[in-house]
Amino acid sequence: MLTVELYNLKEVLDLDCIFCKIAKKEIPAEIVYEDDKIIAFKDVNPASPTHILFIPKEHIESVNFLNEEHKHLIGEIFLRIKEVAKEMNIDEDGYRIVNNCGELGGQTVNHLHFHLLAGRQMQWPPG
Ligand code: IU
Repeated sequence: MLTVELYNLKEVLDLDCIFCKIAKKEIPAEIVYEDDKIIAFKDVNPASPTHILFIPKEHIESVNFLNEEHKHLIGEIFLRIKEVAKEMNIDEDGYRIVNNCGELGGQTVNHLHFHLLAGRQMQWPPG
């Protein structure tokens, strides 16, 4: 019984995860939005004049680890992105939302996150 509980705990927590540490305020970040389930903060290495990362506070490794129970959470993240974009006055000029999944997708931090990029002309296809 105890073994099963510990195994489940290990699955939902990643004690070494830098984004979990940001969500728990163990590591500083420039937070632009927060509620009980979602936090958004400025990317430390911005790829555009505005570059914000939106993450669930729950440790979800990537899109590959999403399940039916996460449907509402993901919808909320997109609504919060829309609201923050409006507050920052980037909504009318336009912006890009990016999710990188896995190694070939370019994911470097294994905690689900959505990039909000704005303030310059985006190119297509992305590199
Ligand atoms: P990626 O999609 O996993 O490649 O994006 C990770 C992003 O996290 C990347 O843009 C980094 O600059 C950013 N980042 C951060 O903002 N703060 C950190 O402590 C670390 C990475 I590590």
